Formats: sequence, C-alpha cells, structure tokens
Amino acid sequence: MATISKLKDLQNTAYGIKKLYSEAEDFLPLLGTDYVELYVGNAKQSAHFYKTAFGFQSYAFAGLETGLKDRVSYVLKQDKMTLVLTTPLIKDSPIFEHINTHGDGVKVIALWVDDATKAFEETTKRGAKPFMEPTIETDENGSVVRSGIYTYGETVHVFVERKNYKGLFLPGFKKWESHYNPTAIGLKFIDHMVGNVGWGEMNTWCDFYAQIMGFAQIISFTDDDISTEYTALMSKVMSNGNGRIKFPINEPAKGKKKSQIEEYLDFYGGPGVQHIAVATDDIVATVSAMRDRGVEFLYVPDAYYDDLIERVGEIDENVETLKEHGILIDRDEEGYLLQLFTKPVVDRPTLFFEVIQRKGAQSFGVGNFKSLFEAIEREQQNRGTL
Ligand code: TYF
Ligand code: FE
Repeated sequence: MATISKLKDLQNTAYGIKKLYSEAEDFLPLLGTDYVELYVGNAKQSAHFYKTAFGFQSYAFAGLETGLKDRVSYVLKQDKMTLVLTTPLIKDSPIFEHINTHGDGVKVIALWVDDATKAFEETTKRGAKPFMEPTIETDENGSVVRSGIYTYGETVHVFVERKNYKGLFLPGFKKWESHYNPTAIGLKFIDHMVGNVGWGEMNTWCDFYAQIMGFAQIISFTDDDISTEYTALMSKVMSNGNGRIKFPINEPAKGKKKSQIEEYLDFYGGPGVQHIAVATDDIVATVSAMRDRGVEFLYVPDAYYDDLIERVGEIDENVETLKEHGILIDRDEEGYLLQLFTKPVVDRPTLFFEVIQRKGAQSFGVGNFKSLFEAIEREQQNRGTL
C-alpha cells in the first residue's frame, strides 16, 4: 500500500522530477512566478486591453503621481497572476531603448524566492550575467529585496524576496483605484513561459537553466517531431526542482520555408519570450469570454475534430463545443490537456498567449503541433513572411 501511494506521489510530480532533487541540492529554490513585466509603448492603453480582453483587475500603480520621473507602471492581477506594464516617460532610458529595438514585449520574468541575495550569489557565481545587484526597498509595510540576472536576449529574471513585506506589490506603488472593473475570465496562474532563441542556441540556454539555475530537462522535441511540410523548429522543456516553473526553449530548424521561430527573431530583433501559457479550470468558459471581449485565436480547420475521439479517447467535454471554440486536445500517459493559442497580441508577430487546461497531462500538446504549426503558417502566409 505504502509503496503504491509513494509511487503515485512520484508520478504526480511533473515526470517525477522532484526525485532528482533533495532540498540540499536545490541551490535555487523557487516558490513560483512572482510577476511578469512587459515594456510597452503605452502602459495606460495596454492596461485597458489586458483588463477588457483578458480579465485582469486593476491593482497598483507607480508614475508621476507617486514621484517617479522617468517611467510609469500599471500592475494588474488575476488570481495568482501579476502582470506589470511599464512605459518610459523620457527618451534617455533603457526602457525606451528596449521598446525601440523589440517593440512591446516581456522584459522581466520575476521569480519568487525566500532569499534574493542568495539567489543572486548562487547564480552569478555559476556564471550568470548580473542585471541588478541585490537591492532593498522599504516603506511603511516592510521591505522587499530584489536582484536580477540576464537570460536569453535582453530578457531578465528578477528574484523577489517579499517575506518581510505586507504591502500591495512593491514599495513605491500605490493602490490603483479604477471605476472600470471588467470581471475576471478564469485565468489562474502561469503554466509555462516559452523562450525563442537563435539558430543552434537551444542547448546553450538549456545548459544555462541546468547549470546556472539548477533546472532539469523534462522533454525534448526534435525537428522530426515538430516539422510540417514547410517549416520546422526544435524545443526542450526545462523545469525547476519543484516543477512550478517550466521554461520551454525553441530554436528554428531548417525547413522548406521560414520557421515561425525565425520570423519571431527577425521581428523581435533577437531572442525573447514567445508565449505565456496561462492555466484555467474551464477552458470553454475562458475562451468564449475572451472571444466575446475581442481576443483573436488561431483557427484550426474543422477536419481536426473528425478523428478526435480515436486519437485522444473519451473526454469529459462535448466535442461539438470544443469544435465551436477551436480548442485543441492532446493525451499523454497521465491524462489529457486542452489548449488554444491567441494570435500575436502586439503589432509585430512576436508575443502571444496560450490558454491551457490540464486534466492530468503534464506534457505540452505534441499531438497538436502539426495542426497548430499549420495554423501559424497560414498567418505567416497572410503576413507575407513565410
Ligand atoms: O509550449 C509548448 O511547447 C506548446 C507548443 O512555437 C508550442 O505550447 C511550441 C512551439 C511553438 C508554439 C507552440
Ligand atoms: Fe505552450
């Protein structure tokens, strides 16, 4: 009995990766994603979009009214997710340079830690390039320590230690009161965040996550797994010790036409975050609310649903309902998952979102890759970039 439940325990942790680590070995314990910060051209309008279309709630604000001179940040929340939208107010600013090069995009993937000073020391001594020395900020609610390192491209990880802080977000932010409060749409937490890196760089960045951040590789896809008639890419998924943080890394591979990853790299001006996958408990309700609010999703031909039950077996959902919303389904040894991808949410064909509902499956939907990539190629065709 005991053995069986122990085995089940192991199986329940993402691919049993927990067993690869003892507490002592995990030199970078991560409690979860703290926030994701986008540098954008107009934070006020982006905030309106993420509230209206994605169901985020107004939460905190910092800008001219709180004494900042060079930038403004809006903080939005939905369940466990915190999104920060930052715009520079002056030309002579690294934020301005970032937007000038990349357009709107993810700058910071902030990770919640118990000790931001130790996180900085452990990673920089292993070779991480520093972004921010450990810095303490204090107000009447206590103090927060943050530090940061670079990852692929100009993207950074900021370590956030908030165990001595009772305030809303960070010192310097005030509550953002708004009379406009669209309801949430059931987005709960970040399931994974994907990075696109340059030709031949996938292994470099997987090694970075393994050696500098103590992650382990849980899945690998070669271009044979994920090439369509036209384009190809390769992907490996890295996970931290407790399985809460999952970072797939993509690189382009040679196909007959231009890989979607290459298109991203061209338009973003280098490596960066490709998609943010957000978990929901009810993908049909979430996706239909998003559609009603104007979010555009990738289109999958109806034929995808013809042999669905043969491919994935019995599922709880009504196939007609899934078809109506274009939701994709895939099964692995542990269960199944439902997922759907938005079109890019910015002007350049760079950043998009994934909505995902896991029913046991801990994988990433490899059975959908072909249909998904063909859908992306139709978009590339429309853009004239294929
Ligand atoms: O995160 C994943 O691996 C899936 C599938 O360019 C995927 O969401 C992989 C590559 C890609 C788009 C989606
Ligand atoms: Fe994904």
